Amino acid sequence: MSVRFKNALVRKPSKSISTALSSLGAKASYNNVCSEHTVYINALRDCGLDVKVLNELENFPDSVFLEDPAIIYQDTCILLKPGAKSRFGESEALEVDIKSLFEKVLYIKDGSVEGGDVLKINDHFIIGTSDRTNIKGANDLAQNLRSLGASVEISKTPEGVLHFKSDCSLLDEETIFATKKMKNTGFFDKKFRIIQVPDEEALAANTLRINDFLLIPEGFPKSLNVLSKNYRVKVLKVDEVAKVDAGLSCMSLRW
Ligand code: CIR
Repeated sequence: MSVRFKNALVRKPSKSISTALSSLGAKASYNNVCSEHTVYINALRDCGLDVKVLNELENFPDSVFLEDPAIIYQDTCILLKPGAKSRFGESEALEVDIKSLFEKVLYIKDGSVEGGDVLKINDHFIIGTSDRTNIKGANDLAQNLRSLGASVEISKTPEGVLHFKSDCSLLDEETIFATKKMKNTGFFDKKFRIIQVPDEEALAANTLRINDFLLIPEGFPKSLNVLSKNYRVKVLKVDEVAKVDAGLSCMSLRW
């Protein structure tokens, strides 16, 4: 079940968040990120999750975005290989905590792959190659997932988009919320019901479905209007993390 979770793992923001990667050349304020992060943790708890909070890592400005160095499938955690230089080493830094939570841990040996490029739908995974996820990394992850019994497709994250899930998210097991750019790739045609992210609200694409709730970013009235018709929506402010290209799914691992 892709939308049912019991647990989440998050990492506290580090003061070095002010030097996090940003395609906008923007700086995030540590205090504002902390406020958004606290509200986010409370929202995950309100959705019924048991949330474990890891300590901050000052050496890794982007390490609060815990979705990228690992993915979880069934009882296994796969430690990934971030593709951005300043994020090399984040998986290794996570290993001890992951080993205390999961008996089965697998590793990517070849290429680079970030969790933001991996969309999970039940036992099926879509991996988008991007500037962060290369074909070697995607193939290595696909092989690991297939060895666990999952099916995998390798797709392409649209040009100019950081991660596959920056431009789409799973609303329920049949429905994807996708930007026009993502929809136009034709990738989801015939396989899923697609709700298109309203024009001028592309940043609303990264929603997070958890149990009976759908977390959506604040500031996107048309998306709120569309989504609240069918989902129990919780609106969260993520303006500060958006300055460094992040959103709701990026800040946790869920299982
Ligand atoms: C980065 O560029 O790696 C971070 N500033 C943002 C990561 C966002 N993660 C995600 O979409 N999964």
